[in-house]
Amino acid sequence: MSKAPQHDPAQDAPEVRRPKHQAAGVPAVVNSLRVVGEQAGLRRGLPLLREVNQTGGFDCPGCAWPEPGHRHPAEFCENGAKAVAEEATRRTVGREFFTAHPVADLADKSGYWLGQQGRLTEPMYLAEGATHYVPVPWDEAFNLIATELAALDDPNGAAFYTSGRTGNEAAFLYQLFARRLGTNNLPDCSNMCHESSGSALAETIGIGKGSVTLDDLYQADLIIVAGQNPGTNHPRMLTALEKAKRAGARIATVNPLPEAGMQRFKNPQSVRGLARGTDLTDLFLQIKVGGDLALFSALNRMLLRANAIDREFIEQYTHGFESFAAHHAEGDDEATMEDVARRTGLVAEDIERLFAMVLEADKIVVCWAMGLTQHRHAVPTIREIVAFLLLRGNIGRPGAGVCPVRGHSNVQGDRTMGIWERVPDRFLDALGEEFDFEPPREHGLDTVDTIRAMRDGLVKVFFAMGGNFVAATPDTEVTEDAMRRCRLTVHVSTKLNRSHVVTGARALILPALGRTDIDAPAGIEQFVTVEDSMGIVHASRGRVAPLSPHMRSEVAIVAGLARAVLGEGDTVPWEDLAADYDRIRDRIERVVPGFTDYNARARLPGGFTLPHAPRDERVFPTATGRANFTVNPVTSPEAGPGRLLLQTIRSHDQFNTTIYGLDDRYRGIHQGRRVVLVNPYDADELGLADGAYCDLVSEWADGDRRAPHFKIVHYPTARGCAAAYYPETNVLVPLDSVAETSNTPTSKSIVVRFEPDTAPTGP
Ligand SMILES: Nc1nc2c(c(=O)[nH]1)N[C@H]1C(S)=C(S)[C@@H](COP(=O)(O)OP(=O)(O)OC[C@H]3O[C@@H](n4cnc5c(=O)[nH]c(N)nc54)[C@H](O)[C@@H]3O)O[C@H]1N2
Ligand SMILES: Nc1nc2c(c(=O)[nH]1)N[C@H]1C(S)=C(S)[C@@H](COP(=O)(O)OP(=O)(O)OC[C@H]3O[C@@H](n4cnc5c(=O)[nH]c(N)nc54)[C@H](O)[C@@H]3O)O[C@H]1N2
Ligand SMILES: [Mo]
Repeated sequence: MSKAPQHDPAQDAPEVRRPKHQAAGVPAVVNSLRVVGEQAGLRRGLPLLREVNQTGGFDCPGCAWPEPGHRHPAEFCENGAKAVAEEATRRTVGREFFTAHPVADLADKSGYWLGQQGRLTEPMYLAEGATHYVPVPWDEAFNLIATELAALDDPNGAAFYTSGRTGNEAAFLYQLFARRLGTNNLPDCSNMCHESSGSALAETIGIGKGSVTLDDLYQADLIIVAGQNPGTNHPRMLTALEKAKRAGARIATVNPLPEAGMQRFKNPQSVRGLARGTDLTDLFLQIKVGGDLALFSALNRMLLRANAIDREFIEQYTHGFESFAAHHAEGDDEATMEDVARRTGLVAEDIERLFAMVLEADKIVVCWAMGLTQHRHAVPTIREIVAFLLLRGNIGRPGAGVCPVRGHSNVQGDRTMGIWERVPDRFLDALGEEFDFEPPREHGLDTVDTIRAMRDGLVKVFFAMGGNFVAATPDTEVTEDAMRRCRLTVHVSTKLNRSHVVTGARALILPALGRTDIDAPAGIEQFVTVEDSMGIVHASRGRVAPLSPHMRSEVAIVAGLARAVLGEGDTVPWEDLAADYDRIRDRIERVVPGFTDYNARARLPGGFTLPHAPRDERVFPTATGRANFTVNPVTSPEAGPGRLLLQTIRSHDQFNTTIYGLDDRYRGIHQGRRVVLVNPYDADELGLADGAYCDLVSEWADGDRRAPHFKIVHYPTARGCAAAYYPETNVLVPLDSVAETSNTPTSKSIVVRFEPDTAPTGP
C-alpha cells in the first residue's frame, strides 16, 4: 500500500526571508488578480470577482466572515480571490486524465498537484481490483451505492460526512436522506473545527453560536482576538477591526505567533489604507500554546478579587456563580500567579496590562478560532472565556459578546440544517412530523468515531459531501487504512484530492457544481442560501456556465441518490423538491426554528438574521434556564524535557487541504511547506540549526509517529512551542488525542521531539 507522499523535492524546497509586519496592501491586490488570471482567465474571472459577496451575486466559497451592510464594490480579499479562482478554473480533469493515470500513480502525487489538475467533470468509478477509474453514468453510480447500502445489516454501517461548503438546501436534504435511511452518522468538518466552541457555548449560554454582529464589533471598547490568524484566514475581519479601532476600540491579541495581519493592516479597499495602514494590536500577549485557560482563569480571579463584577447581571441572569467564585478563592495568589506564568509563558506585567484594559472597557468582545478549539482542554477554556464575559455582563448587550469565528463559508448553516450526529430530539420530532417517518434517535458517529468504526470494520460505506476526509483528519496512516477497509467510498467533489485515491474496495467520484457555477435544473436558475459566522442567512447565485454538462448540483445528487436507495413512492418527494429550491426552503421553514417567511426573506438584499436568544433578549435556553458559570480547574499541555508543543497551522496559500501555492508570504516562507518554526532559544537548547533538516516525531501512549524531512526555521514563536503546516503534519496527530467533551483532534498541541532527517534525498 502506498503511503501518503511525504515530500516532492522538486515542489518543496523552502526558502526563508524575513517575516512581514503588515498585511494586505498592494501585494494582496496584485496577487488576487494574478491567481484569477492564471486559473480562470481574466474574461471568466474578472466579472466573477465583481459578484463575490454582492447582493444578487454569490457567497465567497472561502471563509464564513459576514458581509457588512454597506458593501464595498470589491467585497473580497486576496484569499477569497484564490478560492474563487480555484473553483472557477478552466482546467478540467476528464476521462482521458483517468485513463492516463492509474490510481496507484495518483496516490504518489502531492495534494497540491492533485488539486491543480482542475475541475472534475463526470462521474468516475473504480471497480474492485481495478487499476483505473472509468466513467460511469449517474444512474448507474446511484445504483451501485444503493446496492452497497442495501447489503448492510444495519444503516449505521454507513457514514455521511459533510464539509462546510454545502448550501442549506442540499444540507437539509442530505441529513434527511441519512435519517430516512435510518442513521444519525453525520460526521462533519465541524467535529475538527468549532465543535469545542459549540459544546462550551451550548452548556453555558444555551446556543452553540456566537452572540455578536458586526455592529457589536464596531461598538466594542475592547476586542480580544485569541488563537486566530485573521490576516490569512479571515482577511475581511481586519476591515471590521480597523473600523472598530477608528471608533475607539482597543485590541488585545493573544497568540504564540506574532501574525502580520494583527500588526498592521493596509486596507486594499481604500487609498488611505494602502498608503498608511492601521496598527491593529494595542497589546500582544505571546502566549504559550495551550495557555489560554490559565490566562482567562487568572483574569477572572483578578476581577473577583477587585470586585470589578456586575452583581446585578450575575444575580438576574446567571447560575453557578457561588461555586465559580469559591473555586477562584482557593489557593494562594502568589503561587497561582507563578503557575499562570509557567503555563502561559507571560510575565505578570503583561497580564496586569490586559487586566487594566479590561477594567477600562465597558463593552468587551472575545474572538477566537482554532488556536483555542483544538486542545484537550478546549471546552473548559471556552467556558472560562464565557465566565470572563459574564462577570461583567458582557453577553446580550450591544458592543459585547462571544465571537467564535467560523471556518468554512456555510459550516454554521449546515449545522442549523441538522448536519449533526447529536442533533436534539426536538429537531428530529419536527423532521419526522414534516416527512411522516420515525427518525433514528440513537446518536450517530462524529469524525473521530467514524474513523474508529471504519478501522474496526463497523462502517463499510463512506459517503462524503465535499471535503477531503483522509487529508483533513488526524493520524493519516490510521485513517487511510481505515478508509481502505470500506466496501465503498463515495466523494461528491469539485476537485481531485487525496481522498479519491485512497479508497475502499470500490470508489466513486461524483462531480458537483460549486458556488460560482450557474445551477439551472430543468432550465430554471436556482439560488442557494448560506449562513455566515454571525447567523445571517442570505442567497448565493452561481455566475459562470458549468464546464461540463455532466456536473450536477449537490441538491440533484442527493435527490438522485435518495430515489435510487429509497425507491419511488418514498414519503419525501425528492425530485419535486430538487426541481425548485423554494420548495425545499418551504420545508426547512416548517422544521427549523427561525426561518419564518424563508423564501421571501432569502430574497431580501443582505438576507436576514436568525434569532439568538442570549444576544436578542438575554434569554439563556440552558438546562438551568440561565447563563451558567462553570468551574474549570486550570490545566495545560506539557511537552517534557527535550520536547516542544507543535501546533499545526494554515499558510497564506492554502484553504485547508487545498494548496493554492507554496508561499506563506507574511511569515517569510517561500516555495515550500515542509518547515517547522522554532524559537531560536529552544533551537539552541535542542541543537536545531537554522536551515537544517529534521524529522518530527510525535509521542503518544501507543507509540511514536514520524513526519520526515522538515526544514528548521528559527522564528519568533513563544518559547516551548513549534509550528508547522497542516495537512503535512496530520500524520503526527494521534487519533485518540482529542478534546474532552467535543472529541476534536488536538491539532494545536502535539508533543514532538526532533530527530535526524531520515529522508534527506526524498522518496
Ligand atoms: N485562506 C484561508 N482561509 C481560511 C482557511 C484556510 O485554510 N485558508 N480555513 C478556514 C477554516 S475551516 C477555519 S476553521 C479557519 C481557521 O482560522 P485560524 O484558526 O485563524 O487558522 P489556523 O491557521 O489554524 O490558526 C490558528 C491561530 O491560532 C494560534 N494558536 C495556536 N495555538 C494557540 C493557543 O494555544 N493559544 C492561542 N491563543 N493561540 C494559538 C496560531 O498561532 C494561529 O495564529 O479559517 C478559515 N478560513
Ligand atoms: N492538523 C490539522 N488538521 C486539521 C485542522 C488543523 O488546523 N490542523 N483543521 C481542521 C478544520 S478547522 C477543518 S474545517 C477541516 C477541513 O476538512 P474538509 O472540509 O474535509 O477539507 P477541505 O480541505 O476544506 O476540503 C476540500 C475539498 O472539498 C471539495 N470541495 C470544494 N468545494 C466544494 C463544493 O462546493 N462542493 C463539494 N461537493 N465539494 C467541494 C474539493 O474536492 C476539495 O478538494 O480540517 C481539519 N483538520
Ligand atoms: Mo474549520
